Amino acid sequence: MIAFITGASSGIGRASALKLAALGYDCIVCGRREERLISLQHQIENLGRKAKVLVFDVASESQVQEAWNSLPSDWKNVDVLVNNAGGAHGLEPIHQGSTTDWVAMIDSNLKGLLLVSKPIMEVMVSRNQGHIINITSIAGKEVYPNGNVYCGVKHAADAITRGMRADLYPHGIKVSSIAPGLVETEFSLVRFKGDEERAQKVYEGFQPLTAEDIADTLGYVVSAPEHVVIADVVIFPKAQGSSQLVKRQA
Ligand code: 8X3
Repeated sequence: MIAFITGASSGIGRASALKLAALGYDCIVCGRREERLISLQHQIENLGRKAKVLVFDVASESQVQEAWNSLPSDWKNVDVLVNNAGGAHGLEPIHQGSTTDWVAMIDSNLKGLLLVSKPIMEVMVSRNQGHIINITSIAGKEVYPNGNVYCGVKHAADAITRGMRADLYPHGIKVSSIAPGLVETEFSLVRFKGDEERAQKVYEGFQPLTAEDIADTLGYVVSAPEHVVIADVVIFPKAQGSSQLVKRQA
C-alpha cells in the first residue's frame, strides 16, 4: 500500500505520514524542506516501511509534473493521497490584506491541491480504487473576522472535496475531508510571519489539538471498513465551541 502526503515536512503532514507508515503504508513524503523530509524518510524506514522524498512546490505545475514523472511506475499506484499542504498568511480586515498573501493562499491551498491530485486521480480511476483525504479546516465551514481569504480558499477546498466525491465515487474512490479547529503546529507562526509571541497567544489558556490528534483521526478514516466512507470530520479541542468560541483559563 502506498500513501502520498503533501506538506509532510512538519505538523499534520509529518504526523500523518508516520501514522500511515505505522499502519503499513510505504510513503511518498512531499514538501519544500528537503532536510526535514529526509529525516522523516529515516523515521519511516525505522518503522519498517519504504519512503520516497519529493521536493517540490505544490503550486508550480512544472514542478508537480517533474516530481510525478520522477517516480518509478510502481510508486505511482497511490492508494491514499493526503492533501495537506497549505496554510494561512496574515489575519487582517480584507481591505488591509496583502495581495501577496492572498496569492500565496490561493496557490498552496487550492492550486496545489488540484495540481497534485490530477495525476493521482487519473491513476486511481484507472485502478478503480483509492482514497483521497483533504485536510481542510473549520475555516472551510465558518467565516470569522479577518479570516476572509483563508476562509475563502478553505471553503473552496471543502467544495472541491465534495466535487471530487461526486465525480470519483462511481470509480470506487473514497474522498474524505478532515476539518480541524485549533491545532498547535507551525500554522500560526506562518500566519503571523514568524512572530512567535503572537503565534503562542493563539494556543494560550487551553489545550489545543496536536498534529498527532489529527493523524489519529486520519488513521481511523483510512482504516474504516471497505464499504464505509468517513466523508467529513470536524475536529475541535474540547475547549473550542466554534471558530470564534474558545474557553481559556485566565
Ligand atoms: C486552522 C484553524 O480556526 O485558524 O485552519 O482557521 S483556524
